[in-house]
Amino acid sequence: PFLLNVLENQKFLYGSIDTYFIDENPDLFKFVPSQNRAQKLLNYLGEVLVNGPSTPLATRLLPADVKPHVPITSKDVQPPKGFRQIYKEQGPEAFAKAVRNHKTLLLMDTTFRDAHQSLLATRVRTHDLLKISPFVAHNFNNLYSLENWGGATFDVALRFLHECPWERLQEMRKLIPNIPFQMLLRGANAVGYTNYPDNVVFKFCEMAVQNGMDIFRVFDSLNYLPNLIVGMEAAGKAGGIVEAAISYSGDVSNPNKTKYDLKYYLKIADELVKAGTHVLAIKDMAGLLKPTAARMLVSALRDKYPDLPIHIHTHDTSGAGVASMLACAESGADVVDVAVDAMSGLTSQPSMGAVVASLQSTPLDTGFELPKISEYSAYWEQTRTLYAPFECTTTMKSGNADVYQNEIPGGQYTNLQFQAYSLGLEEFFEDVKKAYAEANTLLGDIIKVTPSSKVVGDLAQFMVQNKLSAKDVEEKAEELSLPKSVVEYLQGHIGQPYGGFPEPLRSKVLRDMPRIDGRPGATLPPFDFDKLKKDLQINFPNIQDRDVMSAALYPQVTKDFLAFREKFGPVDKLETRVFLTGPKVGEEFEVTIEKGKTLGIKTLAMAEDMTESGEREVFFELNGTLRSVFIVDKE
Ligand code: 3PY
Ligand code: ZN
Repeated sequence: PFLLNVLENQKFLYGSIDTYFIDENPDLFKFVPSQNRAQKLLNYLGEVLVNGPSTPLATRLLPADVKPHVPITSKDVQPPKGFRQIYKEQGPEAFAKAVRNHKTLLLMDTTFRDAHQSLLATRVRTHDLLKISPFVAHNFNNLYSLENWGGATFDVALRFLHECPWERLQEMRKLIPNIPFQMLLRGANAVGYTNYPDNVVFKFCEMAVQNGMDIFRVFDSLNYLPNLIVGMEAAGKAGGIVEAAISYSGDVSNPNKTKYDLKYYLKIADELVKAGTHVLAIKDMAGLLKPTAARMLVSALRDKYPDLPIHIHTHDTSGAGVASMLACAESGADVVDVAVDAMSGLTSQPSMGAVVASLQSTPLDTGFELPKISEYSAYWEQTRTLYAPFECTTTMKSGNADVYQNEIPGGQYTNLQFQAYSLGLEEFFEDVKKAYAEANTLLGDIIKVTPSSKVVGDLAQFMVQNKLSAKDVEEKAEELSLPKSVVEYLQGHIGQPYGGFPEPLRSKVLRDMPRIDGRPGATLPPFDFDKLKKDLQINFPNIQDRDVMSAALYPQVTKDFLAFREKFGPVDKLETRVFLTGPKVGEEFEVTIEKGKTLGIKTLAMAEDMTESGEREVFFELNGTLRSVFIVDKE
C-alpha cells in the first residue's frame, strides 16, 4: 500500500521530492487494512460458536458473566513520579542507590506475572491487564517494580491467547510510565525452555528495553554461573537494571540439609556481585524459605554487602509466605514480592494487604494505603472469575506444607495437580509429589526451577506411570527409555549441576551418547535473524522485527500465531468471556479495535442446517448492518 500511495502522490508524480517528502506527506501512511479487521473478528466469533474455544479450557468451569468494576482514575492528571524516573534519568546504579537508601520496605507487585502464572495457568490477557493499569500507575507509584513480563507469559500469550507479548509490553508502558517494569529472564534460556545462541539472548534484552522493560531478574535453573552471566551481560548491555537471582533450595536452618547451606549461597552471591549485579535477588520459587532460614540468609547477605539492594521472592504454597517476608524485611531486605490480595496465597506470592498492614506504624511501614489495595483487589477478585476454566482452586483448596518435602515450584505444583485432575486420577497427584522428591534425589538433589523442574517432574511422572521405585530406576537405567528431558539434562544440555551429575546413573543412561561439559550456549553458532526474517516474509510480508524475535525463540508457536492473527484479526481486543467461550446468542457487545474505532456487535443466530460443504452460517449485526460468516463445522 505504501508504494501505491507513493505512486499516486502529486508531488511524486511531478518529480518534486526532497528529503522531507515523507514527513510532509502523511497521507502515504494511510493504509486500507488488507482485509477488514471487523470481518476477521466475526470469523473468530463464528469459529468459537461453531467449534468451541480456540484456547483449550483446563476445567469444566466456564468464565463468569461479569464486567469487572474498574476503579476510576483521572485521565487528565499525569501519574505521580516513581522509581522509574530515577533509573531513566540517572541510570541503573543511581536506581540501585536510591533503593538501598530508601528507609522503609519496598514491594514488587507480581500480580501481572507470577501471581497469574501460579494461580491461573498464566492465562490473564492483555485486555484485563490494561484496564487496571492506569489505577496502578496512579496509586502504586511507590512500588519498587511491577513484575509484568517474562517467565511463561511470553509463550502463553502467543500459544494460547493469540496475542503478541511485545504489544502487551508496549501498551502497559503507555499507561504506566512511572513504575519500573520487571521481567523474569531464564538466563541463557531467555523466556524459553532451552539454551539459545548468545546473540538471541542479547538481542532479546535489547528489544525488551526498547519496548519498555527496565529490571531483569536473571536466574539459571541450576544456578550455573556461566549461564547466569550470559543473561546478566545481555540485560546490562541493553541498558537494563540487572537483578541477578540465586534460586533457593533446601533449608539453611536445617543442620541436616547440608547440600545447599549458607556457605553455598554466600559463594554464589559473591560471584554475582563480582559480575556487577545492580540488585541481588533470592528466588525462592517453591516457597521453601521459612522465617528462621530467611533471617539467617538475609542477615548474612546484609552484613556482607551493606551497599547492595537485596530483593526476596517467594511463593506462599505452605502458607508461611507473609511470615517469611516479614522476617526478610526485619533482617535488612530492601524489597519483597507480594501479589494483590485477591491474586495472592496458595502457590502465588504472599498477600500485599497482609504485608502492608503488618508493617503499619513500624519503622518499615510501606506507606501504601489499605483502602487503595482493597480497590485494586476488588478488580482482581472479579476479573479472576473470568478465568474460572484455569483456576488452580478447582483442585487446590488450601496451602500445603508438604512442599517442604517435595520442593515443587509454585507454577509447577498447580500444573501437576491439573494434569492429575484431567486424567481423573486425584490420588495420582499424591504419588507424583512423592515421586518428585525421589526423582530429585536420583538426579543428585538439584535446584528445581524452569527448566530443571520439568526434568524432575517428567521423571516423577514416568516413575508413577511405570510403577518404578527409585531403586528400580537406578538398577534398570540401561534398559529404560527415560523421558527426553531427563536424558538431555544428563547430557549437559541445560548446564552443569552443583555437585556434579549423579553417577553411576548418568553413565548407565548415556552410555556413548555425546555430553556437553561447559556452557551449552558456548557451542551454538550465532542465530541468523536475517535469514529467519526472509523466510517468514514469504508467508507474512508485513512481519516486524519483534515477530522475528518471537520466532527465534518459539518458531512454530510464532508461525501459528501469525497465521491466526492474519485469519482472525485482533482477538486480544475482545473481552475475556467472549474471547474464551464466544458470545451468547442475542448478546450485544462492543470491541474497541483502536483508539476511536469501536465496533458494535450483536450475535443474531447460528444456522441449524449445514451447507453441502459442511459449513454453518452464523449471523451477526455489525454496527447495525447484517453480516454473516460461513464456518466449517469440525464436529
Ligand atoms: C519461570 O521460569 O517462569 C518461573 O516462574 C520460575 O520460577
Ligand atoms: Zn516465582
